[in-house]
Amino acid sequence: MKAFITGITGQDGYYLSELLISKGYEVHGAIRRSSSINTQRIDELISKYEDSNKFNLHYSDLLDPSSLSNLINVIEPDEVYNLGAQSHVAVSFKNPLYTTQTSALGPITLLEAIKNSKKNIKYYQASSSEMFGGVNKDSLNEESKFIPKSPYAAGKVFAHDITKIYRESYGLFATNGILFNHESPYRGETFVTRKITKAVGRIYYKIQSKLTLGNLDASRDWGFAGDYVKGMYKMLQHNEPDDWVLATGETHSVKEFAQLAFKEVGLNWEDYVETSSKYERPNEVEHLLGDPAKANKELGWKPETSFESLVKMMVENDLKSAEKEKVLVNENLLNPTWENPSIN
Ligand code: NAP
Ligand code: G4F
Repeated sequence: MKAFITGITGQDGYYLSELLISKGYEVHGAIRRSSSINTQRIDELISKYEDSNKFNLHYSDLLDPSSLSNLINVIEPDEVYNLGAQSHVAVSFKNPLYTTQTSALGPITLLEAIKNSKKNIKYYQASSSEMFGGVNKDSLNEESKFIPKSPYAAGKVFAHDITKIYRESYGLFATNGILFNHESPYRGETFVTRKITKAVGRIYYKIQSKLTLGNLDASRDWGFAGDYVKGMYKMLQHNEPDDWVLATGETHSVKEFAQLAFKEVGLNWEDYVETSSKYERPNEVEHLLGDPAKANKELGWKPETSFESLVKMMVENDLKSAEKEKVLVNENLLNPTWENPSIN
């Protein structure tokens, strides 16, 4: 089996590649050229499989449709996972055109290439719980209404709809995974969970003295990325294409996350956390809670990692990184006054 993954350098790209390789797949991924190296998460896979055909990378960009179509023709994959996106909601307000274009152009190009190939290529679209808008405390499922509140969410609604349209119009095996927030030690450092756990590690080792956040009352249904990529894979093995929600069915506030993360190292979060409107959004998604019953019933999928284990896993990872950073600071190889390493 051959899989083609866009967004392979991201958090989910890493976990999905690892899963598919363990199942005997030949994995192909699209990476884009950047001025600084963007393969940190997958470097381990690159070196491990350097002498085999299990893990292969190709230059492409979601804004370069011909490169994507060419790759579908050359690779001839059995499965395509479209994970690539400008995935930061706050940044989507600053770069609305770029964000919506990357979200929308990728699916249309990939679905067109799949349709034209006349082969039975299965397609997974990375849809998002952000599309629901989080306007009340209801538990959200596949039937819930989309009320997008950001350019990011609007782009994802388009991608979701076009995936469904190609499924219904041309009979393609095209699925949408509506995933609620999922995190890990490989989570980007400007998303709130990782921003918190990274700060906990650095504060513990006295490299950083405070953590500045935005809306502490927002709540999210946070799961572990390693569990969620198993759900993506299961969707493409189902007998019929469809849309499925993946979530834990539990929601926690940003405040609760911070409280628990600081507690992991014996610190009181209130001594270190401050807030700034700089990290607030023009239109906030206040509350997200998902209902994964359909995925549980039809795919046999359920989350395996609790909220507490997730926080612990992320804090432990960032404590190790901060310990290494501290060595560099002590040797004057790094500036210790670098307080809040995030611009988002
Ligand atoms: P991520 O860590 O931010 O990774 C995004 C990936 O997209 C990276 O590989 C990035 O490449 C790539 N990308 C960005 N712009 C691109 C472009 N113009 N052309 C080609 N590739 C581009 O995101 P993630 O957390 O793994 O999420 C994977 C997907 O699921 C995304 O589509 C996201 O919107 C969606 N999603 C995520 C969650 C979640 O909680 N994590 C929940 C629901 C849906 P670089 O490394 O070069 O930047
Ligand atoms: O961690 P976040 O930036 O994730 P958000 O906006 O929920 O989006 C993530 O999950 C979506 C699934 O629902 C994905 F589709 C999307 O690609 C991404 O992976 O923010 C979570 C909450 C927000 O309410 C935000 O306002 O945390 C709040 N927050 C409070 N202080 C902060 C901060 N968010 C960030 N990034 N940084 C802060 O300092």
